[in-house]
Amino acid sequence: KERIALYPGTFDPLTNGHLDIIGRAVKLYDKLVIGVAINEGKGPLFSLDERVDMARELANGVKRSTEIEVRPFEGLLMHFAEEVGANSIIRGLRAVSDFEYEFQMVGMNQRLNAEIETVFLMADPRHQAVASRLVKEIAKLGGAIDAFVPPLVRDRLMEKYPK
Ligand code: COD
Repeated sequence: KERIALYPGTFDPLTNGHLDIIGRAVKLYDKLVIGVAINEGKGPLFSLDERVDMARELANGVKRSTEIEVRPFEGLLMHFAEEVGANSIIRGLRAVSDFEYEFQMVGMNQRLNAEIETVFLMADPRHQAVASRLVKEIAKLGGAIDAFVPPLVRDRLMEKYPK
């Protein structure tokens, strides 16, 4: 049976931390679906289309033998996971602060579909502290974000926050 993983997120925008996790996940599965959540509740800076476009372009640059598909989704994560035939959900863990939220999510999602496992991966220490929220804040305040996001995302962020 094909091993399919779903890596869901808001990806507003995609960072080097996300890319690190993607690079690890593709080694473990036959196919990786990157699910970009509409997540209006988080008040995203980039529209869903913009987030999907950036993710598609960056996914194309990932070295792999695995197929990667980028898809937007709305509604319940577990419904989308079933739709794409995922056996696993991939989540990245940064610090202890991520744990509480992730713990609750897994607990609830397991009750919704016990067949789909959540798998946690950790990024390289260099990328562990990177967070979309802080990257946006630094960009807005005119700081250099080159260390945290790929050049494509840096350029899109600079367009959002012109000097
Ligand atoms: N290092 C390692 N991992 C990282 C890093 C980093 N530097 N940065 C981010 N990550 C990980 C995050 O921990 C997360 O696992 C993933 O990458 C994506 O991160 P974000 O911030 O882009 O995405 P989130 O956490 O906002 O995504 C939340 C979802 C969209 C998955 C969630 O809200 C959801 O499932 N929504 C659908 C509605 C639903 O089903 N709700 C019920 C949930 S129980």
